[in-house]
Amino acid sequence: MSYVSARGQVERGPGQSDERPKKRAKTDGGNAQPPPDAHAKPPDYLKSFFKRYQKYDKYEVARRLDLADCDVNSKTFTKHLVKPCAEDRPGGLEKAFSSFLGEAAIRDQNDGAEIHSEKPSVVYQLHNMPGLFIYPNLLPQDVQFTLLDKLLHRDLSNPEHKTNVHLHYDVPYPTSETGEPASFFDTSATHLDYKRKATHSPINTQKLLDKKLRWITLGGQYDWTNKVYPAGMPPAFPADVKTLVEDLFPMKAEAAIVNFYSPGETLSLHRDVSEECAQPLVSISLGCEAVFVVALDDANPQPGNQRIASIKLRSGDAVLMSGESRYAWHGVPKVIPGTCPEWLQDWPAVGSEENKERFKAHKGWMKGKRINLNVRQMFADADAEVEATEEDGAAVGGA
Ligand SMILES: O=C(O)CCC(=O)C(=O)O
Repeated sequence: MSYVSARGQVERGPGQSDERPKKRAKTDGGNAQPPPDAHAKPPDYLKSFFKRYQKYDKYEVARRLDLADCDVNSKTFTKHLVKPCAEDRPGGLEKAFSSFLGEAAIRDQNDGAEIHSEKPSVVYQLHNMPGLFIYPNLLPQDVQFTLLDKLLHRDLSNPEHKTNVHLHYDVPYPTSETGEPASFFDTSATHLDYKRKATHSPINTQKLLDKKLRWITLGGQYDWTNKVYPAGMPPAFPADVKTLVEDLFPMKAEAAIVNFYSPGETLSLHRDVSEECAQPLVSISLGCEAVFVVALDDANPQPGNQRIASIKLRSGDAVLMSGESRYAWHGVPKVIPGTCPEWLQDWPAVGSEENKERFKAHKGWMKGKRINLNVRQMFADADAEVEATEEDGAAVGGA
């Protein structure tokens, strides 16, 4: 997997631990073909499709895309081939969300009124992509706020969770007046001294948050150079985020990448095949809208037979990749500027008066960002493999 920054640099991350994990995941129960090569390059037809969405003159196309466009040859970009597939599971979502929110304030940035959870209207499946499920508007606003708080105030401030910035800088960590860990969005982080390695330009916290930060790894610390997870016990996956993901989806949250995008930044086509297992992968989007391209098939398929789609992802949407689609090529060619929902734009200076004051220097930071929480299961289940079936995809949903 590679990240291409706005400047065209490919940035990769380090491995961390040195103890052996307890067990590796099963790949396929021993019956099917070996897992795809993590170093393989995407086919040309797919690269061209990806580029269509990258190009500025096609930007209007990305804006018009509603949910999914599955026709590689289409000049008209019609929305088609998506079908609702979920069964309702009453109470399941509300319970998962309230347990995640716990004591966290349910807030409205304007008047402090309670923000109610909205049920997702439907779960979609693309007809020719078995195992790929799209959950538009899955996370309610209060869950999105709280998830951002946890990932960016707490988890970014945990030195065990490495970032792309660690590759080129010694990253200092902010503390409060009492010596407790603080947030990188706190004023105590303003004057941190980032010692750079080799020829990299100097940075400060503002530059880190606005431009440099492209990913954080949670739990299993993926080694981007060798495309493997290090053979050691990884840091614990944040428990509350793990519970939320596992309450909603049929998988175990063991490793995650938190991706940061500004409009203009992309994630090149790749397959997430280093987990060595057939467990689902979950991707949750926050902030600006993006176009997500996904495709099955390695070789050049016959015209009309391509299994390829571009999907518009908005704040609060989730995608589950399971079964055959777990090994799909995918990437993000376009983050659409000006599309962060209004209610989210002022994060982190939202919610209580205390929060607004504390984070006022970064008010509006989210307006120009898209954040993607990409969660994987690294190891096979002890008792039984989680089957990636159509029913699993419908583990959450609304009628
Ligand atoms: O940002 C996204 O929607 C996708 C991220 C992704 O594909 C990855 O982290 O492997």
